[in-house]
Amino acid sequence: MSDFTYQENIVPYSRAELAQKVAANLSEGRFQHCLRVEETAIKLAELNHADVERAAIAGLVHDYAKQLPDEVFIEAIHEAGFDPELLQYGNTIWHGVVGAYFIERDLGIHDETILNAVRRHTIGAPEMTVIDQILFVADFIEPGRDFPGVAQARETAFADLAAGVRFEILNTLTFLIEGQKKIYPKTIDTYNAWVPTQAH
Ligand code: DGI
Ligand code: FE
Ligand code: FE
Repeated sequence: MSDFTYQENIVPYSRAELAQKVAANLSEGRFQHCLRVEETAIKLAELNHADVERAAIAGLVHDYAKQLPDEVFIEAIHEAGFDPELLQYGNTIWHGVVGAYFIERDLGIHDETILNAVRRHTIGAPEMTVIDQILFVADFIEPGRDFPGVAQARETAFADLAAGVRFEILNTLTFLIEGQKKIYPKTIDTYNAWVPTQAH
């Protein structure tokens, strides 16, 4: 990845400068995950004839806000006009939906394609652009992931991106329900739009 340089002016930094800013906000382990998501997003973008540079940037920055303290998110939810319903959730939901706000502010990324992909990377959305789908899936199948079914998730996603999205949503929701976790309503909207093969 060291020879990867940005060709467009999507970010006011070189790839190395951007990586350094992301690294400064994250633990080493979380930063390495971002590098693997970047690499996987590039592969998926190439396979799907999508915008490689936007996919790469989205992958590199997607978890930028993951380790910010809860108080910082709570203040942003109050101050920046986010849905107060978000206050009932936590970092898992916030780091994408609200994280995009910090990415725009701190990293100077104003590209809505990238910001939307970050917003949707944890919970998805009923309608997802190709870049949304690439980031969503890359995060799930990056080479460091190890969970039951990851091999099938990789095989499915590399063969058919949308099938990879469906596989991931079903898998995640099943895991959340089995663990009796609270489901963010938009996660259910995503499931309803992508997974059932019949309307009823
Ligand atoms: O940030 P990462 O760990 O790289 O990955 P991510 O942003 O996709 O977050 C994955 C976690 O998010 C996974 O443990 C499932 C969880 N998640 C997704 N939707 C929901 C959720 N957790 C809850 N409680 N409710 C949701 O609706
Ligand atoms: Fe994440
Ligand atoms: Fe991630």
